[in-house]
Amino acid sequence: MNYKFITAKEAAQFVKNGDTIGVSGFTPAGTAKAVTNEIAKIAEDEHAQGRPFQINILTGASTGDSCDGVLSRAKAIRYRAPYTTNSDFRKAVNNGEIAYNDIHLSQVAQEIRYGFLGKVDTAIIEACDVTADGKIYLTAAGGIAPTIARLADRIIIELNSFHSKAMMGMHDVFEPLDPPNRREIAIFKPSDRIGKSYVQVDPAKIVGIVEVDLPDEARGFSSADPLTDQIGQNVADFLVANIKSGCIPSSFLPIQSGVGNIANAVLGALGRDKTIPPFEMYTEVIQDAVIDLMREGRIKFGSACSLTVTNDCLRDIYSDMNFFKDKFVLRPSEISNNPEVIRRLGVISMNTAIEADMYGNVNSTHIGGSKMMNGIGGSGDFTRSSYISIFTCPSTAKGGNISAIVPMVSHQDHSEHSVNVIVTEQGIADLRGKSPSQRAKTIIDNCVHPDYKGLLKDYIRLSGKGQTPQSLAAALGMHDTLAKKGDMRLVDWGTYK
Ligand code: 0RQ
Repeated sequence: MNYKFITAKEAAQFVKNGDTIGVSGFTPAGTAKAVTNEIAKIAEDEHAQGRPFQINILTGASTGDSCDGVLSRAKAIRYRAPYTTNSDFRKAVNNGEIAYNDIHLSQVAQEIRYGFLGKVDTAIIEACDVTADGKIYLTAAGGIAPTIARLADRIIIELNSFHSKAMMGMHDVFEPLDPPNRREIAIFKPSDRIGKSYVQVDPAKIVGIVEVDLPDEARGFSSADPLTDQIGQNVADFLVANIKSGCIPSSFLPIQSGVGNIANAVLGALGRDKTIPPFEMYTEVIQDAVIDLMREGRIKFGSACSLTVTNDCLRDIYSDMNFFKDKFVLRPSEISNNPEVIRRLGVISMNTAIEADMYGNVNSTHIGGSKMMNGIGGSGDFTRSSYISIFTCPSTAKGGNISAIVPMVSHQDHSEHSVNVIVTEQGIADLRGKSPSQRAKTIIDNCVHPDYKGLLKDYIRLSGKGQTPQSLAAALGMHDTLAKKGDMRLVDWGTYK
Protein backbone atom coordinates (compact mmCIF):
# COMPACT_ATOMS: atom_id res chain seq x y z
CA MET A 1 0.00 0.00 0.00
CA ASN A 2 1.34 3.44 -0.91
CA TYR A 3 0.23 5.89 1.73
CA LYS A 4 -0.51 9.52 1.03
CA PHE A 5 1.78 11.96 2.83
CA ILE A 6 -0.25 15.02 3.85
CA THR A 7 0.21 18.09 6.04
CA ALA A 8 -1.31 18.37 9.50
CA LYS A 9 -3.60 21.07 8.09
CA GLU A 10 -4.86 18.73 5.36
CA ALA A 11 -5.32 15.93 7.89
CA ALA A 12 -7.41 18.17 10.15
CA GLN A 13 -9.90 18.72 7.28
CA PHE A 14 -11.11 15.13 7.78
CA VAL A 15 -12.54 16.09 11.18
CA LYS A 16 -16.00 17.64 11.04
CA ASN A 17 -18.16 19.43 13.59
CA GLY A 18 -19.71 16.86 15.96
CA ASP A 19 -17.15 14.13 15.16
CA THR A 20 -15.44 11.95 17.74
CA ILE A 21 -11.67 11.67 17.53
CA GLY A 22 -9.63 9.01 19.31
CA VAL A 23 -6.11 10.12 20.16
CA SER A 24 -3.10 7.87 20.85
CA GLY A 25 -0.92 8.28 23.90
CA PHE A 26 -1.24 8.10 27.66
CA THR A 27 -0.36 11.29 29.54
CA PRO A 28 1.53 13.61 27.13
CA ALA A 29 3.66 10.57 26.16
CA GLY A 30 2.89 9.24 22.71
CA THR A 31 0.02 11.67 22.16
CA ALA A 32 -0.61 13.01 18.67
CA LYS A 33 0.31 16.71 18.62
CA ALA A 34 0.23 18.26 15.14
CA VAL A 35 -3.25 17.47 13.80
CA THR A 36 -5.06 18.52 17.00
CA ASN A 37 -3.34 21.92 16.76
CA GLU A 38 -4.78 22.33 13.26
CA ILE A 39 -8.24 21.18 14.37
CA ALA A 40 -8.14 23.99 16.96
CA LYS A 41 -7.41 26.50 14.17
CA ILE A 42 -10.37 25.20 12.16
CA ALA A 43 -12.59 25.63 15.24
CA GLU A 44 -11.39 29.21 15.71
CA ASP A 45 -12.05 30.04 12.03
CA GLU A 46 -15.50 28.46 12.11
CA HIS A 47 -16.43 30.25 15.35
CA ALA A 48 -15.20 33.57 13.86
CA GLN A 49 -17.65 33.04 11.01
CA GLY A 50 -20.47 32.29 13.42
CA ARG A 51 -20.58 28.56 12.73
CA PRO A 52 -20.50 25.85 15.39
CA PHE A 53 -17.48 23.55 15.61
CA GLN A 54 -17.00 21.20 18.53
CA ILE A 55 -15.73 17.64 18.72
CA ASN A 56 -15.67 14.76 21.18
CA ILE A 57 -12.30 13.40 22.33
CA LEU A 58 -11.40 9.95 23.60
CA THR A 59 -7.85 9.40 24.84
CA GLY A 60 -5.80 6.96 26.91
CA ALA A 61 -5.21 9.39 29.79
CA SER A 62 -4.16 13.04 29.90
CA THR A 63 -2.60 14.61 26.79
CA GLY A 64 -0.29 17.57 26.26
CA ASP A 65 -1.08 21.21 25.66
CA SER A 66 -1.20 20.66 21.89
CA CYS A 67 -4.31 18.53 22.37
CA ASP A 68 -6.33 19.40 25.49
CA GLY A 69 -4.83 22.89 25.86
CA VAL A 70 -5.25 24.30 22.35
CA LEU A 71 -8.62 22.65 21.82
CA SER A 72 -9.97 23.96 25.16
CA ARG A 73 -8.80 27.49 24.40
CA ALA A 74 -10.43 27.25 20.96
CA LYS A 75 -13.67 26.12 22.66
CA ALA A 76 -13.54 23.12 20.35
CA ILE A 77 -14.31 20.34 22.87
CA ARG A 78 -17.90 19.25 23.45
CA TYR A 79 -17.18 16.03 25.35
CA ARG A 80 -14.04 14.30 26.59
CA ALA A 81 -13.01 11.16 28.48
CA PRO A 82 -10.97 10.17 30.56
CA TYR A 83 -8.10 11.64 32.81
CA THR A 84 -6.72 15.10 32.09
CA THR A 85 -4.25 17.45 33.74
CA ASN A 86 -4.53 20.53 31.53
CA SER A 87 -5.37 23.75 33.39
CA ASP A 88 -7.33 25.37 30.50
CA PHE A 89 -9.37 22.20 30.10
CA ARG A 90 -9.97 22.17 33.88
CA LYS A 91 -11.21 25.79 33.80
CA ALA A 92 -13.61 25.03 30.93
CA VAL A 93 -14.98 21.93 32.70
CA ASN A 94 -15.48 23.79 35.97
CA ASN A 95 -17.27 26.58 34.03
CA GLY A 96 -19.67 23.98 32.69
CA GLU A 97 -18.45 24.41 29.08
CA ILE A 98 -17.29 20.82 28.46
CA ALA A 99 -18.99 17.53 29.30
CA TYR A 100 -16.22 15.54 30.99
CA ASN A 101 -16.61 11.83 31.71
CA ASP A 102 -14.02 10.71 34.25
CA ILE A 103 -13.84 6.93 33.94
CA HIS A 104 -11.26 4.40 35.14
CA LEU A 105 -8.47 4.17 32.56
CA SER A 106 -8.65 0.38 32.29
CA GLN A 107 -12.24 0.70 31.11
CA VAL A 108 -11.91 3.21 28.27
CA ALA A 109 -11.01 0.81 25.45
CA GLN A 110 -13.64 -1.74 26.43
CA GLU A 111 -16.34 0.91 26.83
CA ILE A 112 -15.54 2.07 23.28
CA ARG A 113 -15.85 -1.55 22.07
CA TYR A 114 -19.10 -2.05 24.01
CA GLY A 115 -20.54 1.02 22.25
CA PHE A 116 -20.97 2.99 25.51
CA LEU A 117 -19.00 5.97 24.21
CA GLY A 118 -20.34 6.22 20.67
CA LYS A 119 -18.59 5.76 17.35
CA VAL A 120 -15.00 6.87 16.71
CA ASP A 121 -14.81 8.77 13.42
CA THR A 122 -11.08 9.44 13.23
CA ALA A 123 -8.15 7.90 15.10
CA ILE A 124 -5.01 10.05 15.25
CA ILE A 125 -2.10 7.82 16.10
CA GLU A 126 1.49 8.82 16.76
CA ALA A 127 3.91 6.25 15.35
CA CYS A 128 7.63 5.73 14.95
CA ASP A 129 7.04 3.55 11.89
CA VAL A 130 4.25 2.16 9.73
CA THR A 131 4.53 -0.64 7.18
CA ALA A 132 2.79 -1.00 3.82
CA ASP A 133 0.64 -3.82 5.22
CA GLY A 134 -0.77 -1.72 8.08
CA LYS A 135 1.53 -2.45 11.01
CA ILE A 136 1.70 0.66 13.19
CA TYR A 137 4.63 0.87 15.62
CA LEU A 138 3.69 3.12 18.55
CA THR A 139 6.00 5.58 20.30
CA ALA A 140 6.12 6.26 24.06
CA ALA A 141 2.70 4.90 25.09
CA GLY A 142 0.13 2.18 24.47
CA GLY A 143 -3.06 3.96 25.60
CA ILE A 144 -6.19 3.04 23.65
CA ALA A 145 -4.42 3.05 20.28
CA PRO A 146 -5.20 -0.58 19.28
CA THR A 147 -8.92 -0.14 19.89
CA ILE A 148 -9.43 3.27 18.30
CA ALA A 149 -7.30 2.31 15.30
CA ARG A 150 -9.36 -0.83 14.74
CA LEU A 151 -12.78 0.78 15.26
CA ALA A 152 -12.36 4.24 13.71
CA ASP A 153 -13.67 4.94 10.21
CA ARG A 154 -10.31 6.43 9.26
CA ILE A 155 -6.80 6.67 10.68
CA ILE A 156 -4.34 9.54 10.50
CA ILE A 157 -0.77 8.68 11.40
CA GLU A 158 1.57 11.25 12.90
CA LEU A 159 4.93 9.77 12.01
CA ASN A 160 7.12 11.47 14.59
CA SER A 161 10.88 11.29 13.96
CA PHE A 162 11.53 12.69 17.48
CA HIS A 163 10.82 9.16 18.68
CA SER A 164 13.38 6.46 17.99
CA LYS A 165 12.57 3.50 15.77
CA ALA A 166 14.25 1.55 18.56
CA MET A 167 10.79 1.62 20.20
CA MET A 168 9.79 -1.06 17.68
CA GLY A 169 9.66 -4.18 19.82
CA MET A 170 9.07 -2.37 23.14
CA HIS A 171 5.27 -2.64 22.97
CA ASP A 172 3.13 -5.65 23.80
CA VAL A 173 -0.15 -5.01 22.00
CA PHE A 174 -3.07 -7.16 23.08
CA GLU A 175 -6.80 -6.53 22.90
CA PRO A 176 -9.01 -8.95 24.84
CA LEU A 177 -12.22 -10.37 23.42
CA ASP A 178 -15.46 -9.03 24.86
CA PRO A 179 -17.81 -11.02 27.13
CA PRO A 180 -19.02 -13.72 26.86
CA ASN A 181 -15.86 -14.70 24.95
CA ARG A 182 -13.25 -13.00 27.17
CA ARG A 183 -10.43 -15.31 28.24
CA GLU A 184 -7.75 -14.92 30.89
CA ILE A 185 -5.12 -12.23 30.41
CA ALA A 186 -2.14 -14.54 30.72
CA ILE A 187 0.32 -12.26 32.49
CA PHE A 188 1.87 -14.03 35.48
CA LYS A 189 4.85 -11.71 36.01
CA PRO A 190 5.41 -8.10 34.92
CA SER A 191 7.73 -9.06 32.05
CA ASP A 192 5.36 -11.59 30.41
CA ARG A 193 4.39 -10.75 26.84
CA ILE A 194 1.07 -11.82 25.40
CA GLY A 195 0.66 -9.83 22.19
CA LYS A 196 2.32 -8.30 19.18
CA SER A 197 4.84 -5.48 18.99
CA TYR A 198 2.62 -3.43 16.65
CA VAL A 199 -1.00 -2.40 16.06
CA GLN A 200 -2.37 -4.16 12.97
CA VAL A 201 -4.90 -2.17 10.94
CA ASP A 202 -6.44 -2.37 7.52
CA PRO A 203 -4.02 -0.16 5.53
CA ALA A 204 -6.91 1.14 3.41
CA LYS A 205 -8.18 2.98 6.51
CA ILE A 206 -5.01 5.08 6.75
CA VAL A 207 -6.07 8.26 4.95
CA GLY A 208 -2.78 10.06 5.39
CA ILE A 209 0.58 10.20 7.06
CA VAL A 210 1.72 13.46 8.63
CA GLU A 211 5.48 13.63 9.09
CA VAL A 212 6.54 15.59 12.20
CA ASP A 213 9.51 16.02 14.51
CA LEU A 214 7.91 17.07 17.79
CA PRO A 215 9.06 16.35 21.35
CA ASP A 216 6.67 14.95 23.95
CA GLU A 217 5.14 17.46 26.37
CA ALA A 218 5.67 15.74 29.74
CA ARG A 219 6.29 18.10 32.67
CA GLY A 220 9.40 17.93 34.81
CA PHE A 221 9.01 17.54 38.56
CA SER A 222 10.12 19.78 41.37
CA SER A 223 12.97 18.15 43.21
CA ALA A 224 12.08 16.36 46.41
CA ASP A 225 11.74 18.58 49.52
CA PRO A 226 11.82 17.63 53.22
CA LEU A 227 8.04 17.06 53.25
CA THR A 228 7.85 14.77 50.21
CA ASP A 229 11.05 13.03 51.39
CA GLN A 230 9.41 12.36 54.76
CA ILE A 231 6.30 10.92 53.08
CA GLY A 232 8.55 8.74 50.90
CA GLN A 233 10.53 7.54 53.93
CA ASN A 234 7.30 6.71 55.79
CA VAL A 235 6.12 4.55 52.86
CA ALA A 236 9.49 2.79 52.71
CA ASP A 237 9.38 2.18 56.49
CA PHE A 238 5.88 0.73 56.20
CA LEU A 239 6.93 -1.66 53.43
CA VAL A 240 10.08 -2.75 55.28
CA ALA A 241 8.02 -3.45 58.42
CA ASN A 242 5.66 -5.57 56.33
CA ILE A 243 8.53 -7.58 54.86
CA LYS A 244 9.80 -8.17 58.42
CA SER A 245 6.36 -9.22 59.68
CA GLY A 246 5.92 -11.59 56.73
CA CYS A 247 2.91 -9.74 55.29
CA ILE A 248 4.93 -9.00 52.16
CA PRO A 249 7.10 -11.84 50.76
CA SER A 250 10.84 -11.24 51.20
CA SER A 251 11.23 -11.39 47.40
CA PHE A 252 8.87 -8.35 47.42
CA LEU A 253 5.91 -7.62 45.11
CA PRO A 254 5.45 -5.44 42.02
CA ILE A 255 4.88 -1.75 42.69
CA GLN A 256 2.45 0.69 41.05
CA SER A 257 3.19 4.33 41.52
CA GLY A 258 0.99 7.27 40.52
CA VAL A 259 2.26 10.49 39.00
CA GLY A 260 3.61 13.66 40.57
CA ASN A 261 6.20 14.96 43.00
CA ILE A 262 5.16 12.77 45.94
CA ALA A 263 5.20 9.63 43.77
CA ASN A 264 8.70 10.55 42.58
CA ALA A 265 9.88 11.09 46.17
CA VAL A 266 8.33 7.79 47.33
CA LEU A 267 10.13 5.90 44.57
CA GLY A 268 13.36 7.65 45.52
CA ALA A 269 12.95 6.47 49.12
CA LEU A 270 12.21 2.87 48.04
CA GLY A 271 15.33 3.00 45.89
CA ARG A 272 17.51 4.23 48.76
CA ASP A 273 16.25 1.71 51.32
CA LYS A 274 18.34 -1.39 50.61
CA THR A 275 16.25 -3.49 53.03
CA ILE A 276 13.80 -3.56 50.13
CA PRO A 277 15.23 -5.92 47.51
CA PRO A 278 15.53 -4.85 43.84
CA PHE A 279 11.94 -4.86 42.63
CA GLU A 280 9.66 -4.87 39.59
CA MET A 281 6.86 -2.52 38.65
CA TYR A 282 3.43 -3.26 37.22
CA THR A 283 2.30 0.29 36.79
CA GLU A 284 0.78 2.74 34.35
CA VAL A 285 3.47 5.42 34.01
CA ILE A 286 7.23 5.16 34.10
CA GLN A 287 8.58 8.47 35.43
CA ASP A 288 12.17 9.75 35.51
CA ALA A 289 12.72 8.29 38.99
CA VAL A 290 12.03 4.78 37.66
CA ILE A 291 14.63 5.19 34.92
CA ASP A 292 17.23 6.36 37.47
CA LEU A 293 16.47 3.34 39.66
CA MET A 294 16.75 0.99 36.67
CA ARG A 295 20.22 2.36 36.01
CA GLU A 296 21.11 1.80 39.68
CA GLY A 297 19.86 -1.79 39.50
CA ARG A 298 17.13 -1.10 42.10
CA ILE A 299 14.28 -1.62 39.63
CA LYS A 300 14.69 -4.80 37.62
CA PHE A 301 11.76 -4.42 35.22
CA GLY A 302 8.83 -2.14 34.52
CA SER A 303 5.54 -3.00 32.82
CA ALA A 304 3.70 0.23 32.06
CA CYS A 305 1.46 2.02 29.62
CA SER A 306 3.75 4.98 29.00
CA LEU A 307 7.20 6.45 29.32
CA THR A 308 6.08 9.71 30.93
CA VAL A 309 9.56 11.10 31.29
CA THR A 310 11.17 14.43 30.52
CA ASN A 311 12.53 14.78 26.99
CA ASP A 312 16.15 14.69 28.21
CA CYS A 313 15.40 11.41 29.95
CA LEU A 314 13.64 10.06 26.83
CA ARG A 315 16.64 10.96 24.65
CA ASP A 316 18.92 9.14 27.12
CA ILE A 317 16.71 6.05 26.95
CA TYR A 318 16.65 6.10 23.14
CA SER A 319 20.43 6.41 22.98
CA ASP A 320 20.90 3.49 25.35
CA MET A 321 18.34 0.96 24.11
CA ASN A 322 20.83 -1.88 24.46
CA PHE A 323 20.54 -1.37 28.20
CA PHE A 324 16.79 -0.66 28.30
CA LYS A 325 15.45 -3.19 25.80
CA ASP A 326 14.93 -5.89 28.41
CA LYS A 327 14.02 -3.45 31.22
CA PHE A 328 10.48 -2.38 30.26
CA VAL A 329 7.44 -3.15 28.15
CA LEU A 330 4.62 -0.79 27.17
CA ARG A 331 1.06 -2.09 27.05
CA PRO A 332 -2.39 -0.73 26.14
CA SER A 333 -4.06 0.87 29.19
CA GLU A 334 -6.66 -1.87 29.53
CA ILE A 335 -3.80 -4.31 30.13
CA SER A 336 -1.36 -2.13 32.11
CA ASN A 337 -4.25 -1.25 34.46
CA ASN A 338 -6.14 -4.51 34.27
CA PRO A 339 -7.77 -5.47 37.60
CA GLU A 340 -7.44 -9.22 36.86
CA VAL A 341 -3.68 -8.93 36.41
CA ILE A 342 -3.20 -6.47 39.29
CA ARG A 343 -4.97 -8.85 41.69
CA ARG A 344 -3.06 -11.89 40.38
CA LEU A 345 0.39 -10.28 40.62
CA GLY A 346 -0.24 -8.83 44.11
CA VAL A 347 0.62 -5.28 43.09
CA ILE A 348 1.29 -2.78 45.88
CA SER A 349 -0.41 0.44 44.76
CA MET A 350 0.70 3.92 45.78
CA ASN A 351 -1.40 6.91 44.74
CA THR A 352 -1.91 10.49 45.85
CA ALA A 353 -5.00 11.77 47.64
CA ILE A 354 -6.34 15.32 47.60
CA GLU A 355 -8.13 14.56 50.87
CA ALA A 356 -9.04 11.54 52.96
CA ASP A 357 -11.51 11.19 55.75
CA MET A 358 -11.08 9.71 59.21
CA TYR A 359 -12.70 6.47 58.06
CA GLY A 360 -10.43 5.93 55.03
CA ASN A 361 -12.54 7.26 52.16
CA VAL A 362 -10.36 9.10 49.64
CA ASN A 363 -10.98 11.99 47.27
CA SER A 364 -8.48 12.10 44.39
CA THR A 365 -10.35 14.28 41.96
CA HIS A 366 -12.31 17.25 43.35
CA ILE A 367 -11.64 20.45 45.26
CA GLY A 368 -14.41 21.61 47.57
CA GLY A 369 -16.85 18.96 46.35
CA SER A 370 -17.69 20.44 42.98
CA LYS A 371 -14.55 21.58 41.13
CA MET A 372 -12.67 18.93 39.18
CA MET A 373 -8.88 18.80 39.61
CA ASN A 374 -7.48 16.11 37.28
CA GLY A 375 -9.60 12.98 37.29
CA ILE A 376 -9.32 9.53 38.81
CA GLY A 377 -6.76 8.23 36.30
CA GLY A 378 -5.69 4.71 37.06
CA SER A 379 -5.80 5.14 40.82
CA GLY A 380 -9.12 3.26 41.07
CA ASP A 381 -7.99 0.44 38.78
CA PHE A 382 -5.08 -0.25 41.11
CA THR A 383 -6.53 0.61 44.53
CA ARG A 384 -9.49 -1.75 44.31
CA SER A 385 -7.47 -4.76 43.10
CA SER A 386 -4.08 -4.35 44.73
CA TYR A 387 -2.41 -6.48 47.41
CA ILE A 388 -1.98 -3.40 49.57
CA SER A 389 -3.41 -0.02 48.54
CA ILE A 390 -1.56 3.03 49.86
CA PHE A 391 -2.54 6.70 49.59
CA THR A 392 -0.11 9.49 50.30
CA CYS A 393 -0.63 13.23 50.77
CA PRO A 394 0.73 16.10 52.83
CA SER A 395 -1.32 16.45 56.05
CA THR A 396 -2.26 20.03 55.14
CA ALA A 397 -2.62 22.16 52.01
CA LYS A 398 -2.52 25.90 51.26
CA GLY A 399 -0.13 26.85 54.03
CA GLY A 400 -1.97 24.90 56.71
CA ASN A 401 -5.42 26.45 56.10
CA ILE A 402 -6.70 23.11 54.84
CA SER A 403 -6.45 19.75 56.59
CA ALA A 404 -6.12 16.87 54.14
CA ILE A 405 -7.84 14.68 56.73
CA VAL A 406 -11.44 15.69 57.29
CA PRO A 407 -14.52 14.17 58.95
CA MET A 408 -16.13 13.34 55.60
CA VAL A 409 -14.57 13.73 52.15
CA SER A 410 -16.24 16.38 49.98
CA HIS A 411 -16.14 13.96 47.03
CA GLN A 412 -15.42 10.25 47.08
CA ASP A 413 -13.34 8.24 44.61
CA HIS A 414 -11.96 5.37 46.70
CA SER A 415 -13.96 3.92 49.52
CA GLU A 416 -13.06 2.78 53.04
CA HIS A 417 -13.53 -0.77 51.75
CA SER A 418 -10.59 -0.49 49.35
CA VAL A 419 -8.11 1.83 51.04
CA ASN A 420 -5.56 -0.02 53.21
CA VAL A 421 -3.01 2.58 54.25
CA ILE A 422 -2.83 6.38 54.48
CA VAL A 423 0.56 8.05 54.77
CA THR A 424 1.31 11.72 55.42
CA GLU A 425 4.55 13.38 56.54
CA GLN A 426 3.19 12.95 60.10
CA GLY A 427 3.14 9.16 59.90
CA ILE A 428 1.44 5.97 58.74
CA ALA A 429 -2.14 4.83 59.37
CA ASP A 430 -2.44 1.11 58.71
CA LEU A 431 -6.19 0.56 58.28
CA ARG A 432 -6.11 -3.17 57.52
CA GLY A 433 -8.37 -5.26 59.70
CA LYS A 434 -9.82 -2.27 61.55
CA SER A 435 -13.40 -1.13 62.15
CA PRO A 436 -14.38 2.42 61.13
CA SER A 437 -13.90 3.78 64.67
CA GLN A 438 -10.53 2.04 65.02
CA ARG A 439 -9.52 3.51 61.66
CA ALA A 440 -10.52 7.01 62.76
CA LYS A 441 -8.36 6.73 65.88
CA THR A 442 -5.36 5.46 63.90
CA ILE A 443 -5.66 8.15 61.25
CA ILE A 444 -6.04 10.98 63.76
CA ASP A 445 -3.20 9.72 65.96
CA ASN A 446 -0.76 9.05 63.13
CA CYS A 447 -1.53 11.18 60.07
CA VAL A 448 -3.32 14.37 61.08
CA HIS A 449 -1.37 17.61 61.49
CA PRO A 450 -1.12 18.71 65.17
CA ASP A 451 -3.21 21.84 64.39
CA TYR A 452 -6.18 19.62 63.54
CA LYS A 453 -5.93 16.64 65.93
CA GLY A 454 -8.03 18.30 68.66
CA LEU A 455 -10.66 19.50 66.18
CA LEU A 456 -11.13 16.01 64.76
CA LYS A 457 -11.31 14.44 68.21
CA ASP A 458 -13.99 17.02 69.12
CA TYR A 459 -15.88 16.06 65.97
CA ILE A 460 -15.83 12.40 66.99
CA ARG A 461 -17.25 13.34 70.38
CA LEU A 462 -20.14 15.23 68.83
CA SER A 463 -20.97 12.51 66.29
CA GLY A 464 -22.14 10.03 68.92
CA LYS A 465 -22.47 6.28 68.41
CA GLY A 466 -22.81 4.21 65.24
CA GLN A 467 -20.93 1.83 62.99
CA THR A 468 -19.50 4.90 61.24
CA PRO A 469 -20.27 7.81 63.56
CA GLN A 470 -21.06 11.03 61.69
CA SER A 471 -22.92 14.20 62.50
CA LEU A 472 -24.58 14.97 59.19
CA ALA A 473 -24.96 18.62 60.16
CA ALA A 474 -21.25 18.98 60.97
CA ALA A 475 -19.58 16.48 58.61
CA LEU A 476 -18.65 19.17 56.08
CA GLY A 477 -18.23 21.88 58.71
CA MET A 478 -14.48 22.20 58.10
CA HIS A 479 -15.10 22.69 54.36
CA ASP A 480 -17.87 25.19 55.10
CA THR A 481 -15.57 27.11 57.44
CA LEU A 482 -12.84 27.15 54.78
CA ALA A 483 -15.28 28.58 52.25
CA LYS A 484 -16.54 31.25 54.68
CA LYS A 485 -13.40 32.14 56.66
CA GLY A 486 -10.50 30.82 54.54
CA ASP A 487 -9.13 28.53 57.26
CA MET A 488 -10.44 25.15 58.43
CA ARG A 489 -8.84 25.70 61.85
CA LEU A 490 -11.54 28.28 62.61
CA VAL A 491 -14.30 25.68 62.59
CA ASP A 492 -16.72 26.07 65.51
CA TRP A 493 -18.54 22.77 65.90
CA GLY A 494 -21.17 24.52 68.01
CA THR A 495 -22.47 26.20 64.85
CA TYR A 496 -23.27 22.81 63.34
CA LYS A 497 -25.04 21.12 66.25
O1 0RQ B 1 -3.12 23.40 44.24
O2 0RQ B 1 -2.22 23.78 42.01
O3 0RQ B 1 -3.25 25.65 43.32
O4 0RQ B 1 -1.05 24.67 44.03
O5 0RQ B 1 -4.38 20.69 44.76
O6 0RQ B 1 -1.88 19.34 44.64
O7 0RQ B 1 0.06 18.96 46.14
O8 0RQ B 1 0.42 19.91 43.79
O9 0RQ B 1 -0.28 17.50 44.23
O10 0RQ B 1 0.26 17.60 41.72
O11 0RQ B 1 0.64 15.56 43.19
O12 0RQ B 1 -1.66 16.31 42.54
C1 0RQ B 1 -4.36 14.01 43.61
C2 0RQ B 1 -4.44 15.89 41.99
C3 0RQ B 1 -2.42 15.52 43.42
C4 0RQ B 1 -2.89 13.93 41.54
C5 0RQ B 1 -3.54 14.84 42.63
C6 0RQ B 1 -4.33 21.49 45.94
C7 0RQ B 1 -2.88 21.88 46.06
C8 0RQ B 1 -2.55 22.16 44.61
C9 0RQ B 1 -2.49 19.83 43.50
P1 0RQ B 1 -2.35 24.46 43.33
P2 0RQ B 1 -0.33 19.00 44.70
P3 0RQ B 1 -0.16 16.74 42.85
C10 0RQ B 1 -1.58 7.89 38.07
C11 0RQ B 1 -2.68 7.65 39.06
C12 0RQ B 1 -5.48 11.29 40.60
C13 0RQ B 1 -5.10 10.30 39.58
C14 0RQ B 1 -4.09 9.31 39.98
C15 0RQ B 1 -3.91 13.22 40.69
C16 0RQ B 1 -3.33 21.08 43.87
O13 0RQ B 1 -2.06 13.00 42.13
O14 0RQ B 1 -4.32 13.72 39.66
O15 0RQ B 1 -3.67 9.20 41.11
N1 0RQ B 1 -4.36 12.01 41.16
N2 0RQ B 1 -3.70 8.59 38.98
O16 0RQ B 1 -2.71 23.00 46.90
C17 0RQ B 1 -7.94 21.85 48.45
C18 0RQ B 1 -7.17 19.93 49.56
C19 0RQ B 1 -6.03 19.93 48.71
C20 0RQ B 1 -5.95 20.94 47.75
C21 0RQ B 1 -4.22 19.60 47.58
N3 0RQ B 1 -7.32 19.01 50.51
N4 0RQ B 1 -8.09 20.90 49.39
N5 0RQ B 1 -6.88 21.89 47.60
N6 0RQ B 1 -4.80 20.71 47.07
N7 0RQ B 1 -4.94 19.13 48.60
C22 0RQ B 1 -1.80 8.87 36.96
C23 0RQ B 1 -2.59 8.37 35.81
O17 0RQ B 1 -3.54 7.75 36.01
C24 0RQ B 1 -2.17 8.67 34.44
